[in-house]
Parts: sequence; structure tokens; C-alpha cells
Amino acid sequence: MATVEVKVPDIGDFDEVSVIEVLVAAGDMVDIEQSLITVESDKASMEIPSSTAGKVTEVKVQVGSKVREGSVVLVLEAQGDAESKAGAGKSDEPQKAAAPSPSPASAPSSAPSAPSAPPSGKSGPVEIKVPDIGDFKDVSVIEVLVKPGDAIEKEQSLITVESDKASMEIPSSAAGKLTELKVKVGDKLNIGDLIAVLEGVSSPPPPVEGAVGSAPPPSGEARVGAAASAQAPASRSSAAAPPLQPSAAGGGRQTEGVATVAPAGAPPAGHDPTKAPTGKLPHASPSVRKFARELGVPLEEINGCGPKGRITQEDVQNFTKTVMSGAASTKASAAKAAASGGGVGDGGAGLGLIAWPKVDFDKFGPTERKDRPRIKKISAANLHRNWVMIPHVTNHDDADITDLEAFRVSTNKENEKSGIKVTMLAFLIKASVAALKKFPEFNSSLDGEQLVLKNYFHIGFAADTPNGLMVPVIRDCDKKGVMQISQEMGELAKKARDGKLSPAEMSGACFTISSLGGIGGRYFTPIINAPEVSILGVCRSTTEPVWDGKAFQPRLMLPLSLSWDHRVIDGAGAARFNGFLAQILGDFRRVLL
Ligand code: CAO
Repeated sequence: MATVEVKVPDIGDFDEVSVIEVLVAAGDMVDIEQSLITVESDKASMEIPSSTAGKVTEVKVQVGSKVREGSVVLVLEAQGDAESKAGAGKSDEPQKAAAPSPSPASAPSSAPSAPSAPPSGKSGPVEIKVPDIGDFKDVSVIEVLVKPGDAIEKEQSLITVESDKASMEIPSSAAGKLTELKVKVGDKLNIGDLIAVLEGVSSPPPPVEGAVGSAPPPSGEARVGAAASAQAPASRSSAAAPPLQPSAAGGGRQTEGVATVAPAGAPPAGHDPTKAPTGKLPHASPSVRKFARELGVPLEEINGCGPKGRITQEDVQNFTKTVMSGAASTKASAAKAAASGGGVGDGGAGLGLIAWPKVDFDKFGPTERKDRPRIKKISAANLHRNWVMIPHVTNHDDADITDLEAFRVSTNKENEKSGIKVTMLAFLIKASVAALKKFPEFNSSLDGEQLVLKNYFHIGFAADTPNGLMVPVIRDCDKKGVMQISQEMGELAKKARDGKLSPAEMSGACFTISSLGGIGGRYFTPIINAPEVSILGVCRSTTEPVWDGKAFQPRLMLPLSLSWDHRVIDGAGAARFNGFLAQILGDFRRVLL
């Protein structure tokens, strides 16, 4: 078996690029053309495919490595036909892309002028055609990214096409309103085929050789180009300028908030990187896009955890797992659920929101960037889903805890030696159990069209930790006294802060309490911790004048904020629940009734 070093092929004008993904590991079998790594410069990301089939014996790069043309990506034992071809691979000569790979500079000669851009300054219907896409023939349309009526920006990707070697996006050579779409998924396209007709076209720059919409990625680059859009370089002002070399820093597809064009693409001169993204395409490499397509995963619903928010294969897998486990639904399935009468999964569908603003904050002052802790990312995703999918209402009330606080303080004095400090939260847990018993719909969960009523009382409490918000759960609070609850709460809070909570210690809650009492504030609107149907938020107690019928008395008042799921609970029930809770906290003997 021949040992072959697979090296970085000619990647155009990029001097040194960072490895942002390693897609194979030692021991893997790889095929010719299989992507090995994804690299990214400040202008583009692209995948580097294998020139040879075989078994990977050693991967020579890792995420963060800097590579350039000729850098060894990995070593493999060539197999089959590749072995004979690979003979030369033993030498230092890199086994480059199987597809012909003319140097970028040679490409313009074969590049036609923009197929259909109107002359400068002219406005009116414009036909957008398939530009020179290199050596590819009969490429399949695998994604149509626009629809009639859309306002199209120049350089905006219209379709994605795929050959057996590469996928690439075809951008629009002009801006305007899309009046006719001439292609659909599955169509086979060649150079010059009509993609769409635009109207109200704003003036594009005069077409030059290989200009926008026609810049031909050299076939080698098109092959490696992730979202290999055939975009023109920014500052191409004459035919002499090499059309395949990005020349505008910060270029790329701004709709994704990060440059993802193939080496052929950079935004046109005057492109404003701070303008709001059009939100057309999520940021992912072609292999991930293909993977997502195969699984039917809507990439636009995934928050990428990769560098610069790029969606990785793992993100797609995690999304699939979450949907499959029923913990979430896609917008499409949520919409179906909504259409079929509601229940879990409705709401949040078809929001039709505009894209998140993409701002170059550095324009306004110095900034720094920090990676977010994993727990924050996970809780953010859960909070977002819960906030979007649950029709929340929050009732505010006050509980007179003057006597209870006096009791708590004296109890703590008496028990000083025990080392267990009784906290107000422990009383709140006990009081909540009593309220959940009296109002069972608060101790329930939606399961499709059914309500699951629970005959157990596990209470979660939000704990603020250095890594983010966590919700440990105290089990069977109905069977435990305030002292035991206080003790368990102290232990679980410590574990949470130390990052040592087990999944079991965070699952199974019926109801959650979020106490900001130790920090401050008056009221807030806590987000329900699905699949629970309500949550109690508590803020700092203050001494207030309370009218007792004859005079104002100083009373210690505890602000309560109860958020509830309006699919399950009504306002009257919530007001009663809060009132009952306040009564118990006002006179804790009522817990015994
Ligand atoms: N009013 C006035 N004082 C209060 C109070 C209240 N409602 N609740 C607690 N306090 C006091 C306590 O008595 C304690 O005072 P001393 O030190 O003088 O005894 C002090 O505030 C600190 O209490 P604590 O926060 O340590 O204890 P706790 O039982 O109230 O809370 C825990 C424990 C784990 C819930 C808390 O530390 C925590 O993490 N809270 C944040 C929860 C959170 O982030 N919620 C928001 C979720 S939504 O983003």
C-alpha cells in the first residue's frame, strides 16, 4: 500500500488560512473528493477534499492550525485505483484536487462577460443567467434560495447547484425585485441558462470580463469552495484585475454574519458590512449543508456553535436529537401543530421575523469578544424556546412575611450550632407544595392534547452560578421539613456552583422557584421551565406601611411574581394561587390545614 501525503491544493490568493474544522480522524476511510478539513480566511471558508482514497493513518493538522498551499493535511494509505495514481504521492508533490485546478490567474481568459447584467445606469427587466462555473456541466439545482416578489440584492445567492464534485451558490449579478423564477430544485443547469428575471434593477457597475455573476471559480476552487459562489471580487475595475481573487477585507456573505464565499468571491466595492443581513442563508460549510439537507434539518433554525456562529455537523446532530426526543420541534412541525388545534408544539411558528441585526460594533468604539460558557448556550436555547412557545402571563402579588421572617431568624439562632441555615426559599418551597396540592393544574404538564397531572412534588430552584443559570431539583418536598429542604438546597446550590450537578439532580421538577431575594429588585417576569406550566419569581422583601383598617403598620412584604402557561391555567386560577401562597406565607400554620 502506498503512503500518500495529502496536501493543501492551490487555494487561490490565500496565503495562510486557519483550519476551523477537521472532518476526519486517523483510522477513517476516505474517498476521493471527500472533504478533509474546512479552512477559513478573513474572507472565505472552503473545504479541502482528498485527492486520494484510502485509510487515514495520521492527521497532521488540528483546529486552529494555519495552513497554506502545500501544507500536509494528512497521511493515508492509498487504496484501489488511487494507489497506482498515488505512487507519485510518496514524493513531496501534493496530491491535489482531482478536478483540474487552473491557477486563479489563468481563469479570466476563459471567463465570459456577465451574461445579462444591463449596461450601467440602465434600469428594467434583467435576466440573471448561470455564469461560467468552470468545468461543470449539467449541475443540479439543490436549493432555491429566493422566490418571486423577493427584493434581491446584488451578490445575493439565488440558488445552490451541485455537481458530483462540488456545491456552489450562484449569486445575482444585479439588484432588483424578482419577478420570474425560471428554475426549481432538480433542474440541470449549464452556463448561460436563465435563472431569474429581475425588475426595478439598480445600476450595476459595467460588466467586465468574468464580472459579477460570471466570475468563474477555477474548477479546482469550485470543487473545494464550500458555498462556492461565483461572486466577483470587490475592486475589479478592469479586465486585467484577476477576477478570482477576493480583494475586499471583511468580505463574504454578510447575510451569514461571516464570510463564507469561495475564493472567487468578495463583496462588491462599497459593500456595507454593517448593514442588516438579509437572513437568507445560515452559515455552514457545504458538507454540513448537504448533511442537513439529507436529514431534512432546517439550518436556519440552528444556532451554530462553531467559530463565528458557524453551524457544525455536531450542531445538526444535536438539533436532530432534540427534535427526535420531542424536546423541541422544527418551525414547520410547530406550524402543523398550531394548525391542528394547538397543544404542545404550537406557538412560535411562522413568526416571520426579520433577521438579527448585524452590526460592526468596532465602528462605534473598542470591543472585545468572549466565548459563551456551554451552559449559557444550552440554557439560552431552552429559555428562548420556552419564551417563544409558551403563552406566558405573569401575576404579581405581595405576601406579608413579617411573622415568618421573625420565626426564620429565631429558628436560625436556635439552630446556630447545627450549621444548617433556614432560608426564606425553603419556606417558599413548602408553601408552594401546599398551593400545588390545592391547585393541581399548576402541578401538571402538557403532553399533546392531554394534561399530565402529577402526584409528586419535586421543586426546582434557580441557582445563579459562574457558568450560568442552573435549576437543581429537590425531590418529594411534600415529605420533607423546612430544615431538610434548607440543607438539601444548600448542598445542591454548592454542587451547581461547582459545576458538579448530575443530570438527575436537574430533572423531574413540577414547579420552579426563582429567588432574587438575596440580590434585590421588586418584581420580574420569570420564564417557565418547560414542560412545567408555572414558575414563581420572588424578589427582595421590604418593610412597607400596610393599612390594617385603623392605621398603617410596618410590615415586611415579599413581592411574588407568578408566570403561568395560559394554555393550561387561567388568570382567575393564577390570582387564587398567588393569593393562597400569600396567605400561607402570612400565617404558616395554614400549611398544616
Ligand atoms: N428578601 C430579603 N432578603 C432575602 C430574600 C428575600 N426575598 N431572600 C434571601 N434573602 C437574604 C437571605 O436571608 C440572605 O441574607 P443573610 O445572609 O443576611 O442571611 C441573603 O439574602 C442571601 O441569600 P441567598 O441568596 O444566599 O440564599 P437564598 O436561599 O435566598 O437563595 C439561591 C439561594 C441558590 C437561590 C441563590 O443563591 C441564587 O442563586 N439566587 C439567584 C437565582 C436567580 O438567578 N434567579 C434568576 C433566574 S432568571 O434569570
